[in-house]
Amino acid sequence: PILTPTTPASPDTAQESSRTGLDPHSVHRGFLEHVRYSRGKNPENATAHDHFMALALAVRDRLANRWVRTARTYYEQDVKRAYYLSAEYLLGRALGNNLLNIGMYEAAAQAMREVGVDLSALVEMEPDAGLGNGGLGRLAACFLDSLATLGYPGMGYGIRYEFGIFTQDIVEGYQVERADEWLKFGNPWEIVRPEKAVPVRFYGHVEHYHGADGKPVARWVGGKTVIGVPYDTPIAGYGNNTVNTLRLWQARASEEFDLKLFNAGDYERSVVEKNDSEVISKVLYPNDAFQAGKELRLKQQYFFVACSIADIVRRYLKNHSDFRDFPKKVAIQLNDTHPAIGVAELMRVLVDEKRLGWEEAAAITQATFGYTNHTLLAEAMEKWPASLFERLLPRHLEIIYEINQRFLRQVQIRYPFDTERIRRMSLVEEGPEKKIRMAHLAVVGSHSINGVAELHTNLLRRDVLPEFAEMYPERFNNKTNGVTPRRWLLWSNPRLAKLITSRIGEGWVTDLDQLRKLEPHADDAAFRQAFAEVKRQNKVDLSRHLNELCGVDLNPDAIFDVQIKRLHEYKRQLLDAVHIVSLWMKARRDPSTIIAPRVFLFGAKAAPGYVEAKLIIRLINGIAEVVNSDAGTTGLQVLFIPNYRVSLAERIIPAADVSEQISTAGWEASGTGNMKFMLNGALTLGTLDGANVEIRQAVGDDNFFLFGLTADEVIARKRAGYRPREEYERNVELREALDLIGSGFFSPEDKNLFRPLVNSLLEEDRYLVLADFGSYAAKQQEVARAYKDTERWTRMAIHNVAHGGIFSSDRTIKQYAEEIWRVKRIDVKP
Ligand code: GPQ
Repeated sequence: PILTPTTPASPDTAQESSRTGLDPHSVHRGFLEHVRYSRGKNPENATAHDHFMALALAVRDRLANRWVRTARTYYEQDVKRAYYLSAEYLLGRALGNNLLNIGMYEAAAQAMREVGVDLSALVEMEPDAGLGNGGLGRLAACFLDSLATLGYPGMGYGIRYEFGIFTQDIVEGYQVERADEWLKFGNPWEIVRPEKAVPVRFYGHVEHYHGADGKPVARWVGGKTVIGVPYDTPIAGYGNNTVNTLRLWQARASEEFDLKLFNAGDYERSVVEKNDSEVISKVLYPNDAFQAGKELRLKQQYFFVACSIADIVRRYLKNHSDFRDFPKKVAIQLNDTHPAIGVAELMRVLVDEKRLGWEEAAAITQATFGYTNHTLLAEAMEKWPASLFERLLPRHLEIIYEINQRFLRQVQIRYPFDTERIRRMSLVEEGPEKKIRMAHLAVVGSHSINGVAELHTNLLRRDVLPEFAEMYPERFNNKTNGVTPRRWLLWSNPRLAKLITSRIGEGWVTDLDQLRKLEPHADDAAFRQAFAEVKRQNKVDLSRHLNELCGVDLNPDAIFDVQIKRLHEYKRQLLDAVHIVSLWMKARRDPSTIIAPRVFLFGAKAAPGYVEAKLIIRLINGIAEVVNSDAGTTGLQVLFIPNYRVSLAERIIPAADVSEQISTAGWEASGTGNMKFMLNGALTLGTLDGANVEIRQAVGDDNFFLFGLTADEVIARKRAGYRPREEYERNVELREALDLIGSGFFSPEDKNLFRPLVNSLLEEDRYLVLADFGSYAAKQQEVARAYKDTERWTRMAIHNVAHGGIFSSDRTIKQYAEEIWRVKRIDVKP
């Protein structure tokens, strides 16, 4: 686009144009100023990227006043703050969201039109901030939005990974990973604060002696020091003046290079230490709900937690002289066990550095921390070898042993002579290799332990931490996840948002329960038609985008059946895939078996080391190639969309008819994609797992396609000796689909490629794909029949939207704030 280098048209409103005004005139001027003074360009030679940066900086300018005012308000009122510690933040893009939240989207669009720039094209220039793997990281991002929107004094702490979740290419059907260079062209949102850098120690040893007061003192000395440098990102609330902070730590070497080596001419060795230090914040570990047990990962965890706690303590001490009120001013939430070392770190700071007695420090620590568990998967439970701890964090190991000794003494008093219980509850797992159980540390160090959906919390109490739930029942509670309606409805689905607002006003944006007011409109044929038209338009838009992206031509009249989430066996993309094969085989024999044409969409990244998951991606692509070749006769299409990420989800979800939430019951802690689909008028095809249970409760049995074993039935089936081969023998359609996959039909270049997948299904089938296949296939038939009845389908979809209110992360955050953190909403004055 050509930038018209005119001076902005004078403001047509009475409002005076100001340096950071939200009117088009001011935005126009701010943009041009940034083109010149921040980008150093003439309007004529500014690139599209310059335009993006200039507009983003103009928006940041407009956040700045609110940002400093928010900080000042919190400080002056000495409010209690909630600190969210998370190794992951899956933020996605910020430009559109910020424009919308501070109410300047229209002004920016007009200002851009005046200079001949298309705002929606600028939005597309921004790389996703992909500092997370999946649900856990995206939940943290939704929580930040809700904290700011509700006006809570909340702050996020994490790591400024130089490389976020990898970029996924699909090459000949296989996933190929590339580095995510999200910072390559600069990040307009962040502000670095080198003056607030924090030193962090690693390795070294502990000295014990007696202080002047005769009390024992421990001193952690020696080792190596790394510097944590904070980068702050503003988090704007919707429709208020609150701008909170996400503070991400980058690792910097404490010494640029070793002068002695440098002077001796050994340049290479002189920078080794620098590289060793700075690698800490280099890259996000790409495993979702899986612990790889790498030393660098433990370094990352301690690095950001130590920086954050030092920062929190520094802020507290600005206006307090002792620690008595610490829990009255500070709540720290642990996003899973990734930051659980914080329990030992706060103890170390209070006992070793601030010289508090153990008991007092322990009481403060426990009153400060809350712990959220996000998974029941055994392979995700973090356990670190004690030997690694001893080398890397010797003082923390001592502290953990001391916590454990005192804790186990309590257990012993409560349950005398129960040595088995003590063994199970210990923070230390004995065995060939001693290991520290981070979940137990988090539980013992916190006053609150929560799961993320009703079912998950119950299973956590019953199966994962039963002895802890028995000993401390009052600490366990549920906080069902939620999603922010700003990003996941208002921003991503403007057509639906507009239609909703036209009927019930705009109050739903910050009070999502108001969606209930849509219920009567389901009886209005005109509304149903408008609603269906929105969905159809969204499908056309998505088809157009996917055509540009992948060169496919999708049928927007087909059912858009979508499964987008990380690739994991428990999520059962394989169940979806095997069913597609069986549908296709039937359709080939008799096209009349296809009740309604259907487009199956997948999007998923597999952890780079997860062989089975990568093979499943290859299989889906193999199936797509075959099925798409005769889509004309079967009406079936399959597409694996490469590089699934937040910004793609924003396009896909509004266009979905069917939301596949088909994990083996008892495995998905909550799920949050399920909530986004529901809010966008897709119907859920799902098992009774995670928050699906609550979604079904909310919409009612008639508006949810349920299939599969329950969590208890899954356990019973396994206990009774599950034999998947019997399912295979029993079900002809299943058998022929598995046989076709196993035969190499979808991998002509290597006939045996998918044998391991098929064999594993026939021999073990850990996730009961075969056991649930029959009921899944039957339910899919019902879905197709229901879709044919357009009026009824649309009613069901409206019903889903109308009952989606409780899945707002605003509801979730209010519950955390009131029941765990005890923090209050603060009005930030304009
Ligand atoms: N989850 Cl432990 C992740 O995305 N990554 C993780 O490392 C762990 C959990 C997910 C979980 O699988 C989903 O069911 C939840 O909805 C999500 O966390 C947020 O709670």
